Amino acid sequence: MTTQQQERTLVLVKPDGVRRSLVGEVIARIERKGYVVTSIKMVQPDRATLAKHYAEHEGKPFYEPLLEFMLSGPVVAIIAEGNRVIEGFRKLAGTTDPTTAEPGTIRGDLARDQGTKVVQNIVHGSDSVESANREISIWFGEVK
Ligand code: IDP
Ligand code: MG
Repeated sequence: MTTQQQERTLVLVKPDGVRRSLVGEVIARIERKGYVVTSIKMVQPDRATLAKHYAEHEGKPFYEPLLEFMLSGPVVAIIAEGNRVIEGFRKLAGTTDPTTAEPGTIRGDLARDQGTKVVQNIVHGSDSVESANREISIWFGEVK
């Protein structure tokens, strides 16, 4: 019998989530869904780390506000594991715009657009296996 390699995703509780003491709420939703938290740490990210993490958005109008926001306080970096966890966590998070994110999701239940240049929406979740591997190595310094 072969053992299935579990999929992994990188979740960040963004500075708004940490400031609002929603770290436990995010972890609880990940765990209640049945995923396993295998690594977790609180970090004050530097600009270079964030530039790598958000490289795909460089040049977009919200890029600078996004980096400023992400620099505004500590974030909690989490590796969550489980079959189809990348897709599953994105569903738990809800759509990017928290105003219209479905109720029942993290963003839909806990956030709203406050009219700032970047939307503050509590969490980040990797969007593909390639992104997850890249982002896990950025935040946890490991390649898998
Ligand atoms: P995602 O976090 O849902 O994957 P991305 O498109 O990867 O969304 O964008 C990264 C982050 O940049 C979002 O979570 C949000 O905080 C911010 N953002 C994305 N698009 C916009 C926008 O059109 N206006 C303001 N902020 C945005
Ligand atoms: Mg994204």
